[in-house]
Amino acid sequence: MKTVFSPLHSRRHVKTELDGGLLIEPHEKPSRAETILARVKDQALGEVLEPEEFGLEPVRRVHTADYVAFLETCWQDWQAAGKPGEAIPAVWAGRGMRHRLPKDIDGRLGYYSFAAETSISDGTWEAARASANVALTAQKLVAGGERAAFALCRPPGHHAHADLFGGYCFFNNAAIVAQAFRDQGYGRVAVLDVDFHHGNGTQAIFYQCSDVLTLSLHGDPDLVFPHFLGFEDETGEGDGEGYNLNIVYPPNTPYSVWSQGLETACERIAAFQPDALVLALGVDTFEDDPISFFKLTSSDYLTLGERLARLGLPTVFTMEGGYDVDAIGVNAVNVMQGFDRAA
Ligand code: OKP
Ligand code: MG
Ligand code: ZN
Repeated sequence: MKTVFSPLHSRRHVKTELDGGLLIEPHEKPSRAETILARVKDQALGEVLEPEEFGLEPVRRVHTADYVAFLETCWQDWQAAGKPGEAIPAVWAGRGMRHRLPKDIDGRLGYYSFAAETSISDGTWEAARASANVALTAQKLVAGGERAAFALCRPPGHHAHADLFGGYCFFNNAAIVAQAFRDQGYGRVAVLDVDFHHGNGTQAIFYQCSDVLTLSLHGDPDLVFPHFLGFEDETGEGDGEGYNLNIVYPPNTPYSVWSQGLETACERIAAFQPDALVLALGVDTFEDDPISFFKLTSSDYLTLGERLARLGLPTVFTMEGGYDVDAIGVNAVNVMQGFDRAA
């Protein structure tokens, strides 16, 4: 399987993540992508390509123009306002307040975000752009006839809504890929999210849509991030009713249990008969992940890859989470190797 990777991911190098009342070194750090790339090369998974430049048009098919423009100048606007540290949202329109875009940068940061752990500094825009180009290059490979491709995206994307950043995500790479397939004439596309966290952005972007089926397996949002979306009674609305599936799990869920939901999701995908699959791949389901609570082992990722291959679909993998950096390379590449083995 070919991998698409951009060294520009390292332009996102924030020093802070608000966690437990402290500004810690971010979990979503550059070594994550470098470790996965090293494993791809070490295992000779396949060719590694740099992304092409697709411009902002395919990004704006999923994200609003005003949100994209905000991200482009956010860091400059923050600095121009004389702020000494990294840009961190700290105020939101709570219940009863107005969802109106203010002029001030503090107000704008709150308007375009849903969480405060995701700081912005110089290079975040360039890295997020490169990450979307990585995803779109993988999509182009698959549209051109490759059975599958691995978009080694960083920053990740699945939490980003049409006009909201948060959860380490800015552009929703998986949604951008799904929309690109649709725009190129693929009639139905499925997006399966196996990251430990709910793919809230992907769900929201396609919630009223019957031609993109969204599915996510994740930790119960009653207990973990993103807290306010991802429950099992969210099934889609309007035309999209019946085209969103959430499967939630409690702490300490092992593969033997998790894989039952995977089976349910795969059966739903098969019934949908999509023309392509986008696999939002987080490996924060790993037993030693520092911020998550599932119990998958490294060999489980091989089994997962094999099961996904048996869907028999053209598949784009977009890298999402995974924060045990020592294991992230083995775990992510195991999915690809399991897939290649069974494809
Ligand atoms: C991004 B992705 C940890 C709180 C977690 C943010 C989690 C973002 C996960 N103390 N807050 O889905 O892997
Ligand atoms: Mg998920
Ligand atoms: Zn995650």
